[in-house]
Amino acid sequence: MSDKIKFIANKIPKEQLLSLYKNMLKPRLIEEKMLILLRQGKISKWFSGIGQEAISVGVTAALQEDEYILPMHRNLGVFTTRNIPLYRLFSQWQGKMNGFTKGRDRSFHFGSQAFHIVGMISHLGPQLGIADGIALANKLKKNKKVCAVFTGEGGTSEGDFHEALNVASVWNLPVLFCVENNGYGLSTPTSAQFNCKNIADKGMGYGMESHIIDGNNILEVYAKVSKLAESMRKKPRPVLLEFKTFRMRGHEEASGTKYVPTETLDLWAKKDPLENYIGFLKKKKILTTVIETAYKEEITQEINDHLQKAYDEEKIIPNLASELKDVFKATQYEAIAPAPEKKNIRFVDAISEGLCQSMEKHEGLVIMGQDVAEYGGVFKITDGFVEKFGKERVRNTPICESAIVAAGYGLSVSGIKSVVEMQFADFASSGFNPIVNLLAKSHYRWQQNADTVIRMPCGAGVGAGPFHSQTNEAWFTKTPGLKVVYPAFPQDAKGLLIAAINDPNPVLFFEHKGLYRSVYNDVSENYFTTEIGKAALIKEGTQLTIISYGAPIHWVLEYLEKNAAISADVIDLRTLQPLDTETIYDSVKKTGRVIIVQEDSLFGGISSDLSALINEHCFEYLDAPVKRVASLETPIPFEPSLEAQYLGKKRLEKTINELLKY
Ligand SMILES: Cc1ncc(C[n+]2csc(CCOP(=O)(O)OP(=O)(O)O)c2C)c(N)n1
Repeated sequence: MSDKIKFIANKIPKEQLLSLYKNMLKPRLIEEKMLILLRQGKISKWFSGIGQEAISVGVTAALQEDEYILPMHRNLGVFTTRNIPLYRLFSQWQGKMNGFTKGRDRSFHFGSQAFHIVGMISHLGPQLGIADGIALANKLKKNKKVCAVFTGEGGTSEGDFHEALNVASVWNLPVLFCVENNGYGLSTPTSAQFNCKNIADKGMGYGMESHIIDGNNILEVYAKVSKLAESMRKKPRPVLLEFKTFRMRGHEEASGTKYVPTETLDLWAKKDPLENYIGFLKKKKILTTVIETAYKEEITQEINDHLQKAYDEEKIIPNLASELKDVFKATQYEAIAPAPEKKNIRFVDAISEGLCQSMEKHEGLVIMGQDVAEYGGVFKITDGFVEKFGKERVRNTPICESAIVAAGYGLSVSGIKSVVEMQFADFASSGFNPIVNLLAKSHYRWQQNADTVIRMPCGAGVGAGPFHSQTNEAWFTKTPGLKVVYPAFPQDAKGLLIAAINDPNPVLFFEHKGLYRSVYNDVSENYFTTEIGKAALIKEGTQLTIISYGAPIHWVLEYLEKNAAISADVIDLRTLQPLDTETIYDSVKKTGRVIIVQEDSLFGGISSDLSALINEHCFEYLDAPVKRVASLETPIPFEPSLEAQYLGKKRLEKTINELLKY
């Protein structure tokens, strides 16, 4: 490797050459200050981007101000080149209110709509799929904008990298995938991270244009990215960029660089992007000592003033109400009454109708899922939608659950609602990370809502075995920030789906596929809503309360029909998060006996929490212990007699009798 950087200014005007210098100087001076504060114990953690500034600055300078950038932990230069007031950054790092996360998340884990920046989550990879969503929004809006997303070479080993590039390529999305290959991912050298010469070589595998850029050469970064961005605005397409650079300091300051050979560090020190550029500008007589000194003084003054402002800001005073409130975006529920005109239709038709009417209502709403377009989805719920709404809005996806969920989030960053269909709820495990870490935590972290509904065809009783029959709502009900809806009847399914799509927060919408074609009822033909978070008392009695949701509601009704002597309140929860505890407690206080029936296996299911809540809130009213009916602690077998043994249905009668006799 040569230690020389060849700067070619071409037609870049002098002012721009100086501005690039100033933009690189600023993060360098901030970092030098941060390192002092770190030694003084005034900040806790710092990821250094020293030696990599040319990439952040060059890319940001090449993009238009309203084009989204999705930076990582070493991209301070993105934030400073977008001219975020420094005190806000300092307050962010000190966990103060003037920061971007109200003290809730650290370092660079934040975004800002005002500055068109979407920050990372710790898991690195999901960032790449968000860029797909933003680029898709740009394409749908035909606004001729590109977006740029960063990752380190370590992050390229994550499945998210593969998924995001694949989706961007198949959909031809205008994303600049910027890989900063800085030699190490924590202590892991590139040779142990991937086994090909260049990361750019991977572009070919995705059918994607790719380039290698000297990441320490600000003019090469700026000129190449400017040219590419210009061309991508005219002809939307993804481009993979590999920036060769080096991480000059430890992974984070405390961890050091012992494992990096000294010669390598020495060699790269000679390639310092700022020092070399200063040399070039001075040789060209563009940068004089007077200008250099003036810039340094100006930035140093700015840093000191803004640091003072951040120090002067009072510490956060915990406010319980706002902590709880900010988990979700506040929303005014719009009640639209179901019309008396009704049709007797199946569960599956009600969902299809709710989805179709929502597509008509929300012009921008996008549906994404495997085989949802011409094929109509494996359950035919979106049959005919492509003809009605077009392929832009009804999108077949590659088998990339993680990238698609993240893309849904990217769409909501750009103000577009989406419905993501999991082909089977079981496969949500392949998109689990963005659901529970990205969508769920976003509003609490930086007040960005995730306006996505994830449809979850779930459930057993169909002889489909361990990977097509799970009812995995408990994976999500315990994650703050997600709403979880689980209807049992067609009318509810339609009204709740419409309400879920109207809700600006992430909603997991469980549809029991055993009910799809077996359960009918009269469903209002109009576009109407059913409120999320409200249970339904569907049968009234005196001896006991039976609480359930989804398919087991029908087991319970069937049982009570055959055993007319039993007088029970039956509560269909309909929504599992937030829970309607009022309806539950009112009934339990009346009957004094309660059974909770769930399809999921027993341990850690929602029935356990319900049981605890009832014990805590209704203890004095109980005449018997709270009982739970659930599935065995095994995966779900496919063979019908084994499946029947697995499900709690057979144990319902025995448990009811035990409870009534108690
Ligand atoms: C999913 C996940 N695994 C592991 C980590 C721990 N971790 C944080 S950063 C990092 C190294 C990242 O390397 P790279 O992507 O090359 O970026 P760099 O730090 O070199 O800029 C690791 C292993 C993490 N944050 N997320």
